[in-house]
Amino acid sequence: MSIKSRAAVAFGPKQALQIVEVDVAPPKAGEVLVRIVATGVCHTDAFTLSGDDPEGLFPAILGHEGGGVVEALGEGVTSVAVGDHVIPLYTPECRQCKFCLSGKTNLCQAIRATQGKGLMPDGSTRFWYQGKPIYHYMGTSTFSEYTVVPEIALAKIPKEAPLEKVCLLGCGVTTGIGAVRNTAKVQADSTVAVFGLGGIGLAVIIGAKLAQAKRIIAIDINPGKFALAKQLGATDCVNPNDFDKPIQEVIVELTDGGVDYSFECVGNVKLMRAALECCHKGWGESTIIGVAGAGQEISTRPFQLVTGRVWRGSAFGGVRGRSELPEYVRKAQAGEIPLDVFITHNLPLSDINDAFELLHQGKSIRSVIHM
Ligand code: NAD
Ligand code: DAO
Ligand code: ZN
Repeated sequence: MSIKSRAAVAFGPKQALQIVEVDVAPPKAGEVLVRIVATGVCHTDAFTLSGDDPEGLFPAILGHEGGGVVEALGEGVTSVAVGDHVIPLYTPECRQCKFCLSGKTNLCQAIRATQGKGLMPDGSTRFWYQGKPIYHYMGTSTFSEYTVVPEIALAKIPKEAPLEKVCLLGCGVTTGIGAVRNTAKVQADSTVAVFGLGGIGLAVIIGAKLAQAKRIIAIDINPGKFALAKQLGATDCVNPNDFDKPIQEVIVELTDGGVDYSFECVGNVKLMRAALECCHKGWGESTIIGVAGAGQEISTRPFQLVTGRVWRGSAFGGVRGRSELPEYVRKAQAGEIPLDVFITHNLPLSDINDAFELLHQGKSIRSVIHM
């Protein structure tokens, strides 16, 4: 039987979310009903709400950075039990598909086709409002008190970990640290440039510091972000608006020829070019993390690549969530990954639109929504 759930529903692009009571159908085979305790609000939620996301569907329940408790199991579910604490994964891990078995990527494709259409693996939705279907989002839909998630998209984590903090490991913090460790494989004593100092860029700084980078250059057009970047390990802070030449030239001059690694954490295709071109000739590697709007393309002169620079991309930090997230949670519990610094605001679900406003105004890193 369906249960009632308060949820923030995105009824259309550019519209404020509406807090309504939706019906949540029981989990089917291979699915799990999760009570969300807390969820972060990431720039990607705002991006989808803006209407620029090619996969954005409405009406939908957004949210992909949550933590919760298993409430009920669909038929055949064995890897989690009622009462377990879990983090929903927008990048699942089936451990059986060609991608999972390759050992080369975290981009499990087991449920990709339906997830991209806002549906559960059987092609239907579990959310209903006034008798009409509501789409899922990224397979997680954490802006609802109750959500249904495929078993392969749940990382089981220790019960001692505070869900209102470790929810941030469901996206931003893991994405940034993972991109440094798994994608770029930053080496000790290297030089790193980080473009964009939101939740993702700050997590890249933490990752670079953990990798013992000797110089970390933090770049943002909002100087209000610099204090925290420095606290986390940035050695230099640069505002592109302070210069009358391209930012890549500024970084190349600062670093005697360019950085060893750069990370684009904004979603701006011009900045992606700058991030590549500030890399050192012969070996510099740039990782794109930011998500650009529908239809946008990157460009550079091919000679940039011919002369040894490398362009990469990273989704969820290359992290295989079911296998690796418990370790991230343990590191956070041990104080090796600071989470408190990201949480600038704690808000009830009823105020979730304020979280989007704070993000747009550059006043928040992460707002955590308490369900
Ligand atoms: P955010 O909005 O909190 O932070 C973005 C930062 O970029 C802000 O500090 C802003 O001032 C800065 N910025 C904007 N324009 C700039 C410019 N021209 N030059 C320098 N800095 C600029 O966003 P976030 O939550 O940190 O997310 C960052 C990006 O990462 C988004 O595009 C998001 O969709 C993407 N993302 C990707 C993944 C992934 O797996 N690849 C995961 C999560 C988020
Ligand atoms: O497998 O084709 C695919 C898509 C996987 C989705 C990865 C999304 C990463 C970028 C968006 C991050 C938002 C939190
Ligand atoms: Zn898989």
